[in-house]
Amino acid sequence: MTANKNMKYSVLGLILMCISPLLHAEDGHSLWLRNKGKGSVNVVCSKNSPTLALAKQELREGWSGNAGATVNLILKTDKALKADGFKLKENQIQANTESGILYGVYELLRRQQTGEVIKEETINPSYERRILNHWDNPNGTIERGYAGRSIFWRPSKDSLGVTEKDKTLWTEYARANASVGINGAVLDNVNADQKMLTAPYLERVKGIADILRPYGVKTYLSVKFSSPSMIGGLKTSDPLNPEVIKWWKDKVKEIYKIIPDFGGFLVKANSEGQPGPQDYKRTHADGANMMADALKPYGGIVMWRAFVYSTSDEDRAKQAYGEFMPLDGQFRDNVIIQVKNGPVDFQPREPFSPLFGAMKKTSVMPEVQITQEYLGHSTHLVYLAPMWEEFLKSDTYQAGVGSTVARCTDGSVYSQKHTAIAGVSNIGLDTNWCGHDFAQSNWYAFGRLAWDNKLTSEQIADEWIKLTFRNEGAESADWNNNFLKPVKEMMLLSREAAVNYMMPLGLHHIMSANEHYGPGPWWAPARTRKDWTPPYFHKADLTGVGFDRSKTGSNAVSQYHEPLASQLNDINTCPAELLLWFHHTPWNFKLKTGRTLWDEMCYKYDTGVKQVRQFQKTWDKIEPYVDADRFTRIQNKLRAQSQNAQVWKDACLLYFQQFSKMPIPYDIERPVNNLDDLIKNDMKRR
Ligand code: GCV
Repeated sequence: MTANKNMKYSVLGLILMCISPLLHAEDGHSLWLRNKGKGSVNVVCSKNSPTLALAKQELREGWSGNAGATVNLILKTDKALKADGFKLKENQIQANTESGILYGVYELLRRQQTGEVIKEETINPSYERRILNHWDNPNGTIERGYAGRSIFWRPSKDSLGVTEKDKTLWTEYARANASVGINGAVLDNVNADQKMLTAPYLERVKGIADILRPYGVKTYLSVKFSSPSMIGGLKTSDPLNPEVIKWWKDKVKEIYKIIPDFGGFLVKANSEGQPGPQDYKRTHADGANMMADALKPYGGIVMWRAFVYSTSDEDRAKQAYGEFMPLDGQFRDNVIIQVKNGPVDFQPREPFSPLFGAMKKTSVMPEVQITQEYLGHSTHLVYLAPMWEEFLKSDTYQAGVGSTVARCTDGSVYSQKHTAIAGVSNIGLDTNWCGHDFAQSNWYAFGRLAWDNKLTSEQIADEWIKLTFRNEGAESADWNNNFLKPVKEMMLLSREAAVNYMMPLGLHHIMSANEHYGPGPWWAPARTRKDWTPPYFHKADLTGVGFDRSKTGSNAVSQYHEPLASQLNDINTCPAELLLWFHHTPWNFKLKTGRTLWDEMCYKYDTGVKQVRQFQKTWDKIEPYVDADRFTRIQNKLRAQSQNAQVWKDACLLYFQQFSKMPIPYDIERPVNNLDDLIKNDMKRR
C-alpha cells in the first residue's frame, strides 16, 4: 500500500489505481524484453543458420509494425558497414554478417516498441568489442557481486556438467546481451584462479560458449599469469622463458580446439598481489606480447589491465600512467590496454584517467563498472549512464580540441587494429538478475553506450523505461506525463544525488573499508597500507581538506594535456566537482556559489539526502502505473537508500566538522546520528 495516503491523483490516475491490481506481477526476469509483438510478419531470408533463425524468430515474436508486412533480411557485402553494422529500412535489414542482421532486428523491434522513427539509416557500432567482465569465481561467489551467485559457476562440490537449467539461463543472458549489442563476456574474475585453464573448467567454458555463440557473444577468460608454474608443472612463469612460451601456445591451441571463436584473455598482472611479468623483472609489454603471440594465429586478443599501483609513496592516482606511458608503442597490435575510467577506482566521481588519449601508439579500451561497488550496491537506485556519458565526452585535448575519451578509444582519433570497451557486470542468480530492478538499466545502458558512444543518458533512460515498464494499452499522454517523465527525471538525477550524499566536491575513497558500502572517513588502522585508507585520500586537517595534486603537490595535474592541466592546477579554475580531488582547500575558501567550502559541503550532503527523499515521493506517486510487486520492491529499496543517505551525511559532516570547527548552516536539517555511534557500528562490522 502507498506510503502517502493523501496524495492527489488525476482522474485517469484514479481509474488506473483501481485497475492496478490487474497489472500482472512482474519479477523482473524478462528485463527490457517483456514485450510481445502485436501483429504478424512475413520474414524473407535466402539463408539459414542458428543466428539467422534467431533473427527470424525475434521478428515474428516481437513484430509491432503493420500486420502482415514483409521484412527482407539481406546478407550482402557493403564497405560502409563494419562487422556488426547494418542498414535499416522499415521493411529491410541488410548486413555483412549474420550478427549484423540480428542487431538490425533488435534495433527495428526496439524502435517499434518505443515509438522511435524508423528511417533509412546505416548503423555501425562505436566499438568492435563490447564486453561484460564477470568477476565470478569458480566456486560460484562473485567479487563485488550484489545480485546472488554466479550464473556460470557453482560451489566446487557441485558437478561442472552443463544442465538444461544452465542452458536456459545462459540463453536468456545471451539474448539480453545481443539485444543491446554486447558481443563478449569474460566469464571469470580478474583475480583469476589458475583452475580456470584446466580441462574440466574449459569443458564448461565450451558449454557456455556453445550457448552464447548464436547470439554473437564471444567468450573470453581472465587468466592467472603464473598458470604455467601453478598448473603446468614448470619451475617458472617468466614470459621470456621458451618453455613458458610453449606452455601458453599449447594451452591456447587446446582452447581453440574446443572453442573456435574464443575471444582471448583478460589479465590483471602485478596488481593487488596478482602475479605478473615484473616478478621476473620483465615488463607489462613482455608479458602481454607473449600471450598475444600465442593468440594471434587464431584471431584472439589480450586485454591487459592498467589498474596497477605499488606500495611506493607515489600518489596512487599517478601510478598507472607512470608505469604504462614508457611502454607506449611496445605492445603487439592484438593487445589492448584496459584502463578504468578514473585514475583511482570506480569512485562516484573521478576525472578521466590521464592514460586516455596519451597512449598514442597503443590500443586502449575503457573499463567502467556496472556493478555498484562504490555506489550503494544493489540497494541504491543509481542510474550510471550520466557518469559514463560525462566520462566518454571528457576532452583529453591529446590530439587537439575534441579528442574526447570516446573518440580516442573508438578509432576516430588513433588508428587501432582493435577497439573495445568493458563493463564489470552486475549480473547474478537473483530472479531479476541485478538485485535492484533499476540496476537493470545500467546493464542496458552499458550495452547501448558500447554500441553508440554518442547516445545521451536521457535517450537511453527513455528507451529503457518504455521497454521495462510500459504496458500495452497505457494511454500515452497520461503515461508519459505521470510515469515516464518523473521516473526519467529521477534516474537522470540519481548519480549526482549519490555523489552529493556520498562524496561531493571531488572527495573520493572515503567509504567504509572492505565492503565499500557505507561511510568510513575515519578508517586508518596503523598496519593497513595507507593508500587503502580514507585519510590518505581526503587529508582533512585544521587548515582544510582534499588531496593536493597540483604542481606544488603530487603534480598529478601534469599527466593531463594542456589546457586541461593548467585549468585543473589552478584552485580558482578547477571545476568545483573535482576541487578536492586536485586541491587541499581551506575550509573558508570561497566557491563560485558564494559559499565557503565548509558551507558548500554541508549543502551538498543535505541536497543529496533531500534528493533521495524526493525519489521516494516520486516513486510513491507512480504506484497506479506499475504492478504491485515491482512497486513494493523498489519502494523498500528507496527507503533503505534514504536511511543510508542520512547516515552518509551525518557521518561525513560530523567527522569533517572536527577539522573545520565551523557550524553546520542553521537552515540545514541537523544530524540525527551520533558520530561515535556511527564509528562504533562501523568498527563492529570488521
Ligand atoms: C577484482 C578494486 C576492487 C577489487 C577489484 C579490483 C580490480 O580494488 O575493490 O575487488 O578486484 O578493484 O579492479 O582489480
